[in-house]
Amino acid sequence: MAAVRNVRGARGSVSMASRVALFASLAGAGLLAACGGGGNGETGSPPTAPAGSARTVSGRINYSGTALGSHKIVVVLNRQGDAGPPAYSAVLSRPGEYAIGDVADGSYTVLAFIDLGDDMGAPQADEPTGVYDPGGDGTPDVVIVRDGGPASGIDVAIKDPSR
Ligand SMILES: [Ca+2]
Repeated sequence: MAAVRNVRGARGSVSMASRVALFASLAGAGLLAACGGGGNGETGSPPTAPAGSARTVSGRINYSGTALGSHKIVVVLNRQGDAGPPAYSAVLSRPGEYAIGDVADGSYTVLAFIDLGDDMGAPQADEPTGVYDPGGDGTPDVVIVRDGGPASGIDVAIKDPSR
């Protein structure tokens, strides 16, 4: 189960509500698929898909530092070679699983950061960041969505800036 670990005080109520809404929509999509007789139906793909579904990039955001507080974690998919704004993004209140659905075919790098400025802008130097880099060589690895295939296990470890 995707346990909701922390419910501390009213400050988190708005974000919890949006999380609950997201989970509800995900559950609803799964329920519809189950009721439809199962299988990989070629029709009626939902706009938001559970992890592992077609056109979904998913994984886990890890962060063990202390900077999060009531700030948000922003996960962005940047289309490779595209200097424009992120192609897709998701916002989390806590480290944990994420899933970004309805992703167009393409090659992406994945960045996650803690939005200390609460401005949803590009990450600043003082904001803890991380990229999808399973090899750990410091260069973001490319995530490819092709023929609508899912990309799962796209985990990102957010680290505090080195001092
Ligand atoms: Ca790398």
